[in-house]
Amino acid sequence: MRWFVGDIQGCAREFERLLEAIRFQPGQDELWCVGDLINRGPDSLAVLRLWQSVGGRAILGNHEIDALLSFSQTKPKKLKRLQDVFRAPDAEELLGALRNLPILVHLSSGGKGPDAWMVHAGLDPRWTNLAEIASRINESPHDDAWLQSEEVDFATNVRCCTRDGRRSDHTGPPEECRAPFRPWDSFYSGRTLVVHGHWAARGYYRGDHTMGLDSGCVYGGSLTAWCQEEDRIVQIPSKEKP
Ligand SMILES: [Mn+2]
Repeated sequence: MRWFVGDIQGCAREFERLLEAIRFQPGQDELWCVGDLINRGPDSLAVLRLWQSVGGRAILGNHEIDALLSFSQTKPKKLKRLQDVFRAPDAEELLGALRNLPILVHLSSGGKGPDAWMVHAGLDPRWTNLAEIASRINESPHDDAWLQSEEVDFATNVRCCTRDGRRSDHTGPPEECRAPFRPWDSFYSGRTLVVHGHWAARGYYRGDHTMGLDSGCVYGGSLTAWCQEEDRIVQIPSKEKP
């Protein structure tokens, strides 16, 4: 089975319970995190260790990018919750693994369940040929300039935008997004399902051709996973008080 997991944000206990609940078999099943595995929550290092131990894969989220730019001193930020990651004996290796992650990935279901694109926050309405965009972005050198590039920034941060790719800084629910901005997915006209995270105030939702998996575990919500073959959702309530 292939499982997509929403924003974990350092919620190691919920991540562990989720893997138990779906009876995840490393080597047999495939795990794809939708980005933001780390920061904000109680134990980012444990999340990374568990993710690596089960052979997890992922795409980049804005919190991984913050961590990478802070660690490289390009944009030094305190990031109190990430100090144990930065001080780990294998910090270079752990952060190197995050730096190598792609931004936009297509995962074919092989006829069982829907095919899917995966991106942390969303797609620029001007991106019509996703395969071309994905290979160009993913195959560029993943240096600090790339991490701060417009396309990477868009894919890992957008919630509401205009058709010509202007973004608002709205973080609340989609219905409160103000004109001329609209939720990015309202511009998406592709037929392939796009699975994303990043929008905790929106929570888990299933649209016609998009699906959001960030159900705000770190804010006292839940951790959500989607099984592609069975087109099935599993949720683990948060143990953290909001
Ligand atoms: Mn995010």
